[in-house]
Amino acid sequence: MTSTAEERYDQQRAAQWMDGAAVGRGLSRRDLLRTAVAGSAALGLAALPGVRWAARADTPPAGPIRKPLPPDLFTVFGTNAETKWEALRRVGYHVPTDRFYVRNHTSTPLVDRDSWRLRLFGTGLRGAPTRDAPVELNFADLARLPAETYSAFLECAGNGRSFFTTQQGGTVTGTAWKLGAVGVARWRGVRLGTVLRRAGLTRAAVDVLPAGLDPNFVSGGVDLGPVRRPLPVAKALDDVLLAYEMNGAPLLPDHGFPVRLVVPNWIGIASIKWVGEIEVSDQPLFSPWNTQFYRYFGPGFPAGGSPPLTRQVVKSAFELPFPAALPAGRTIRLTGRSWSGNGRIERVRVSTDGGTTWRHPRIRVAGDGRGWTLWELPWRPPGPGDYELLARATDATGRSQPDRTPPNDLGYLFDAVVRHPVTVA
Ligand SMILES: Nc1nc2c(c(=O)[nH]1)N[C@H]1C(S)=C(S)[C@@H](COP(=O)(O)O)O[C@H]1N2
Ligand SMILES: [Mo]
Repeated sequence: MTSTAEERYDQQRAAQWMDGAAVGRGLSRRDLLRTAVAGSAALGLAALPGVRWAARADTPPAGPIRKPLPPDLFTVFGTNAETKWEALRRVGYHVPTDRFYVRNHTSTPLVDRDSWRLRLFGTGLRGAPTRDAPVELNFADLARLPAETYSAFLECAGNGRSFFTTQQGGTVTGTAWKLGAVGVARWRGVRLGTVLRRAGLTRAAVDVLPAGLDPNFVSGGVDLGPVRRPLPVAKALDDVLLAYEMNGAPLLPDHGFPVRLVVPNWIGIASIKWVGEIEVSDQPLFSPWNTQFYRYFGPGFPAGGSPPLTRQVVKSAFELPFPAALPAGRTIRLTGRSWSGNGRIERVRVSTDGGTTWRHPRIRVAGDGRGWTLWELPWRPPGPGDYELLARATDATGRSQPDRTPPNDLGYLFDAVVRHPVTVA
């Protein structure tokens, strides 16, 4: 594992951030953000081949997400769609693609696989190729490289955000997800490390910056450019995939067709969809997605925010509607799942009386460190009335779910035990 390397990276980045050091040494955070904005305009993404905008005037408006979003499977929030947990009750370990959550900053582009190219460039590659003369790879090149398959969860950093408000009485901004911005899929692709080494990765490389081919993200009237987020080389070389299959089929457009990153255990934004280019740099890289977003901001955090968020936290969810209505006078099989960005789940405890007593659920499937653990517990409600179901998991590093998550302004990484309301009638 690379946790030590990651910690060193975080500390180093934190120090650089605090000194205002970055690509051009001595830049302030404000300068950096300006640079990022100007840089993105210069990218001229519309000129890249292989991209057709989902929302061009000559195509019928299709909405930001292309796949069907039936209300029994999804709750839709603008450009995003959350999986309903009750839709996972009768499915196995993997979340079928038809019900896998979608998180789009803008809208799903339709990318043509045959003209798609992955462009690699930057000072961290031999000969320092530039964006204008990059190392290029097409889909057939990628498909010829050794493939690897594994199951891993993807989860949005904002998953569970609404509970900062409804359970803790706070106010946060962003999509009001319940717990459905997560899913485990089986991913097949080529290790990012394989592609980076073939492109001429040097020992001086420190960061890679994959960018998506979706339309630029505009926030508060400012064009922030394509969705892109730096990844330290240590993680890039560890277990990251350039994935082209999800659950045994080519990626759907909504999930990044033809190729996306899968960055196991890290917050979802690391897993850039529709990846079109990757800058490899011998200097630390920054984008709005590791400066303005995806850090902790607010009281108790440094003025420029915490270091960039990386790993996910520990969570648990019941495969029930929220809130749920259950019949009285019967034994109910409660089912649920727990997962963590730190490794496998070691322990799950479930309470059906609001947290007074805790029971041991039966483990249906013990997941590995990239997946989740499925559990079940029979419960005979003592009578009609209102109940709260709680599940608390502990992972292999000993981290457990607290009663309360310290708030942060953007509502990231909610890990507290969720009080799941149930009415028995
Ligand atoms: N290019 C691009 N990649 C992206 C995003 C995006 O909007 N554009 N969203 C990110 C976020 S915030 C998450 S949580 C995951 C969601 O992946 P999914 O839609 O396949 O579930 O994709 C990430 N990759
Ligand atoms: Mo996300």
